[in-house]
Amino acid sequence: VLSDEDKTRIRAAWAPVSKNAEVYGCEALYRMFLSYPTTKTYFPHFDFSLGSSDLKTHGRKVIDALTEAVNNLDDIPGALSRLSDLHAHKLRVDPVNFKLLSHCLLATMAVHNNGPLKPEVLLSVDKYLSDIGKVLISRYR
Ligand code: ZNH
Repeated sequence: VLSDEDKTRIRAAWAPVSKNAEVYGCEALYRMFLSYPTTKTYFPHFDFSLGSSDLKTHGRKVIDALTEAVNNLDDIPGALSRLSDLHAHKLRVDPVNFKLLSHCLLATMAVHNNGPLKPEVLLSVDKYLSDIGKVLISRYR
């Protein structure tokens, strides 16, 4: 459960990300595909090079969805309902992969931050991203 303090930290930390969705999304995906090559199997049609239109377009979609959830921290399952269906019924992404993408997103945020991310900010955003993963796999059976 996200505390009020978590929510405040998440909203603040997410502001630069939502404003630069394509940059953060593209880089997080690039890091994921590079560090965890098995994740590429879900995207057989993609050009994986840094800055490709595939990474930019998909990166923006992922960040925009996360922004929608940040704007609805009191009802993340509701905000991501359509995506939960999509990931559970159509995409069937192995749940371990959500942790990998979350990690790459945190790394991307850290790189673009002015100095190291404060530990309490890292913890709150990590909690948020792990909630997202739980919501997106909640309709698996
Ligand atoms: Zn996912 C898709 C989000 C994770 C895989 N995705 C998608 C989309 C979105 C998302 C928004 C779009 C949809 C439409 O179009 O309608 N994801 C997301 C998020 C997350 C995720 C938010 C977390 C954070 N995914 C993921 C992972 C994976 C995936 C981890 C693996 C690895 N997705 C996917 C795929 C797809 C998607 C495969 C499809 C793509 C194309 O285009 O084809």
